[in-house]
Amino acid sequence: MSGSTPQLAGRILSGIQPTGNLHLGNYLGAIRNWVALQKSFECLFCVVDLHAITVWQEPKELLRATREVAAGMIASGIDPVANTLFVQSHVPAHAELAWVFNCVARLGWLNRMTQFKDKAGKDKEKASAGLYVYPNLMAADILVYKATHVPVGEDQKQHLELARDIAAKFNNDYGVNVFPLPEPVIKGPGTRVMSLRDGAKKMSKSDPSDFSRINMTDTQDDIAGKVRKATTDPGTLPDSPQGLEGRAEAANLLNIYAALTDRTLEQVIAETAGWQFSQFKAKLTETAVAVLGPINAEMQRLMADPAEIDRVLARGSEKANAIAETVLAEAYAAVGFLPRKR
Ligand code: AQP
Repeated sequence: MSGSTPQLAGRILSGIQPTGNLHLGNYLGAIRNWVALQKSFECLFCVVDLHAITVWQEPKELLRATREVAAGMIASGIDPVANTLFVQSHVPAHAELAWVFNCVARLGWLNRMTQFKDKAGKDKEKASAGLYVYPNLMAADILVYKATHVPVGEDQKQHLELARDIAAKFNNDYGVNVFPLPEPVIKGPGTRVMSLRDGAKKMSKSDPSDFSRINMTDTQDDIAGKVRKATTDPGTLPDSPQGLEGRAEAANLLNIYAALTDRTLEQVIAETAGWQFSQFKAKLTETAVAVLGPINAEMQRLMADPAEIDRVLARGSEKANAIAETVLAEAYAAVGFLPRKR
């Protein structure tokens, strides 16, 4: 056997905002997939603190959450040595390239972004300018590493399209081929985890009700209490996926159970058909505790030594800066900026 490194399928960039407690949706919808992707791609994972402040964050809480997100990724199985794990604000090239992209992207493009409309709500005048240009920063996050692939959920597809448009326009305007057009990596089924209180809303860090989500740091008792209180309906569990029509909460709990046990919805329906919710909730609790318990314990261990987390992140940002500065210099040269003396 030769000791040569296996051929990787491309370079991935992905991130999580340190906007509160990591939850089961972040785990099942993002982190768990990244753990799998690190085997076949060169991966850069970042804690996107610049994105987080597009809506108000308490400074102390932002600092805590930044380390906690890093700890959550490592505890879930992301290898910070084989991959590059870092904090976005530690790599200035993200913000610098984003400025160039603010000048490449058209207002008309940004006006079509549905996430801005959703997040800004009715009173757009009061939304930050950062929230509006958030997709340009996301394009910079990806393109400053010439990432070839980006794992995206439904909610981020439109932003990835915009990143591709920006890359194409930049290359075209300046007559260069600096940026590749990044491809989406579509996640498997069951990856959209909904609120435990309302099956029509996604599970979210910023939901004011802690009972709407299972946090990755929840204790066994917290998880049991939240699952027990999760909204359901008066029926029993169905014997086919059709039996979930109009039953968003039941569908969500079954999807969570399927994702946690790495099975399809059909397979878990075959197991649970005819069960009362009380019986199913006990099973779901047991399963969630078995999956999240060890991750939580590892997160606590890591969080007890914040200096070590900071060291890991510092090593990550060194690796990230080395790539990003080179790509930024290439982009700046294309634009016609006078080269910086080093
Ligand atoms: N409910 C979810 N189901 C599946 N995937 C989810 N993700 C988030 N919520 C769910 C995925 O987690 C990754 C990181 O998301 P993020 O922190 O960058 O922002 P978000 O999507 O806006 O997550 P939240 O929890 O809803 O944060 P807030 O409340 O701050 O807006 C992404 O890959 C996302 O798809």
